[in-house]
Amino acid sequence: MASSRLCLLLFFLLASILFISYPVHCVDEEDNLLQGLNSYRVSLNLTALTKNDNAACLAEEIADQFKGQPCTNTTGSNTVPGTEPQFPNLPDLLSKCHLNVSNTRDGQIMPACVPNLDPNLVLTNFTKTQYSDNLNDTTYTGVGIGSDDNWIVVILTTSTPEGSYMTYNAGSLSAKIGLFSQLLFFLMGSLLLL
Ligand SMILES: *[C@@H]1O[C@H](CO)[C@@H](O)[C@H](O)[C@H]1NC(C)=O
Ligand SMILES: *[C@@H]1O[C@H](CO)[C@@H](O)[C@H](O)[C@H]1NC(C)=O
Ligand SMILES: *[C@@H]1O[C@H](CO)[C@@H](O)[C@H](O)[C@H]1NC(C)=O
Ligand SMILES: *[C@@H]1O[C@H](CO)[C@@H](O)[C@H](O)[C@H]1NC(C)=O
Ligand SMILES: CC(=O)N[C@H]1CO[C@H](CO)[C@@H](O)[C@@H]1O
Repeated sequence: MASSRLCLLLFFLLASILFISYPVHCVDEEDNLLQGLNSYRVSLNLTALTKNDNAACLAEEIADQFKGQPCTNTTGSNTVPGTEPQFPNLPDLLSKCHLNVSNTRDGQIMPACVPNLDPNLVLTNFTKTQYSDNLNDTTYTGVGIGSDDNWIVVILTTSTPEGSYMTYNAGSLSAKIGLFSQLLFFLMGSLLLL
């Protein structure tokens, strides 16, 4: 009960931030994976990854691109560590999330396909593959997760500007006005729920 209310609240918060401009998922797979990844980090004596909503936006967009493709289609998912997988329409996806490649290039995009997103398989897909080298790297401090269908995408972000996933209109006047109206929307949404 409490958790479904929290989920609804979260939905309102997200919807108000994004004006429902891209699909919002309130899925447990993503939370499970975040916890699993952070347990893995702690087991390696590294700090837990903090959530990065802008990276999650891009992860969601990329997962949306993979949706419907069979797991055997490894286009883009056979990544070489340290290189960005090639997504033909990455510039479009970045702009949907108000991101500039100059603030994302040091991040790491890691897509994986797991039938029905089985939670245990999903975690091992990141901790027991070449991706684990990225997780065992102090360079990365943040994470955004998105999923669609059988695909789940993890994006690691850094604390440097080149990998911060900072949006380019952050701090502008219109962004501040936007934030204010989003806050109002969120408060109204919360009131309705109480
Ligand atoms: C983890 O960190 C603690 C405290 O900094 C240290 O005592 C311990 O040896 C570290 N363990 C590993 C595996 O690095
Ligand atoms: C595999 O992925 C590529 C690139 O996204 C796409 O063009 C192609 O149609 C996909 N193939 C199948 C069988 O889904
Ligand atoms: C992205 O950043 C580069 C360098 O800071 C800048 O020249 C370019 O105009 C930016 N693009 C967008 C869409 O903001
Ligand atoms: C993680 O990185 C450290 C330092 O590079 C290395 O000693 C350790 O073996 C790595 N652990 C795993 C599980 O990859
Ligand atoms: C990138 C990666 O490791 N993908 C694997 C995820 O798990 C499925 C099923 O266990 C494998 O088929 C993929 O190769």
